[in-house]
Parts: sequence; structure tokens; C-alpha cells
Amino acid sequence: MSPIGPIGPTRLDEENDMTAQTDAPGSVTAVYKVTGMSCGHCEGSISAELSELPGVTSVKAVAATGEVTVVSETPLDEEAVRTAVDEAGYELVGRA
Ligand SMILES: [Cu+2]
Repeated sequence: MSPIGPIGPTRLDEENDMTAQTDAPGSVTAVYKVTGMSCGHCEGSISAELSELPGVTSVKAVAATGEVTVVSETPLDEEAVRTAVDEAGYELVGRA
């Protein structure tokens, strides 16, 4: 691949600054803290919403800890994650 041109350097910088861990090429794991989950139904609701985000390959929500682990092909925009969590009826606190 040729070097990235002048289009979107800011976005690339933001992605590089993220604390997401890269487990394998094309696989990024990020853990988020969410408030409001209390049972398996909550876990399912959040998993369903986040699974609809582009590039997301796996979601694991745990009500007991309030942590949601998201695996995606590329780093996710935290605002997109926030919106999805909000639509499920819960609140994103931030990165765990
Ligand atoms: Cu619930």
C-alpha cells in the first residue's frame, strides 16, 4: 500500500492515540464501561446494538462488572459506541 495522502490525517492521528489493543491484524479489542446493566437482558440489548456498528465482529457485555468488550476490524469511534449504548438504553462511561 502507498503512504496515506493528505486526506484525513487528523482522523489517523486520533486512531493512533487510542488505547485499543491490537490482538491480530484486522482485530481490535476495546473495553468500555457502561452503567445501567443489571441482568442478561441488558447484556443482550447492548450486544445487539453494538453488533450493528460497522466493522464490529464480537461483543461481550457483562452486567456484573459493567464492562463491554468489543472486537472490531478497525478502531471504533467512541461517539458511535456511545450512541449505540445510548440507543440500547444505557450510558457509556468511557474506556474501562
Ligand atoms: Cu437487565
